[in-house]
Amino acid sequence: GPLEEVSIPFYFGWFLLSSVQDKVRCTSMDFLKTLDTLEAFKKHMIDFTGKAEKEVDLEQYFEAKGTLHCTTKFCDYGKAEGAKEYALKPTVKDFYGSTFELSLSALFVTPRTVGARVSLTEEQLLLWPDDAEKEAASVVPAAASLPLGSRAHVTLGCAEGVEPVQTGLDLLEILALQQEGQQGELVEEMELGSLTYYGEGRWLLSLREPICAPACFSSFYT
Ligand code: ACK
Repeated sequence: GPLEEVSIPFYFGWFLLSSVQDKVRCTSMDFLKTLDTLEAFKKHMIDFTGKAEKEVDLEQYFEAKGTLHCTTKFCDYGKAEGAKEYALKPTVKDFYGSTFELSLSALFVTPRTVGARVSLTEEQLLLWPDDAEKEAASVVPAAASLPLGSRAHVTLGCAEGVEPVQTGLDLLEILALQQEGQQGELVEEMELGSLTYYGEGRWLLSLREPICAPACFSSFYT
């Protein structure tokens, strides 16, 4: 009967504890502020504005999207493929409500999104769906051959009209370029780490010191 049915959430993921949410938001804002002032960024500003000469204020350009988290499985209340199987996995049940330490290893910016790359541990990968990268292959073909967990990220902001699902796709695109051997253009050593440009408005800052973010594995409804 209906009472025995599992209620499947909108998505499962790691939710950053509130103390670290502020830290991550501040780091991201600092990065955007600095990026905005770099000559190298100004040279490629057209990627963001579509017009030469026009200025962009990156801090205003992106809108924050709710509480900071790293999605493991997007379930859409059971409508997404594999949602029910994921919700019923023993590891998912066992770890539900546990706190983990996520390692945020890079920040990235594109004309669509700003996000943090999450480098998952072996244990964290137990909660990662086998098909998360393959599912993105219709949009980012090379994604299917990237290692498990490549898509793991925290969305920090989206440009107007852009949905947060885009953040993981933008990250996969950058990682696919790296895998193809495109090293990008090392732009500068910043205090936070080294900044690389991958063309078409794609910027990656590899953090000198990854941010350790305590996060609770849980789910989100509505
Ligand atoms: O920033 P995100 O990881 O991207 O967190 C949100 C969350 O689920 C609620 O919208 C992510 N999301 C949305 N649609 C999908 C999808 N089709 N595949 C994977 N993640 C998704 C979104």
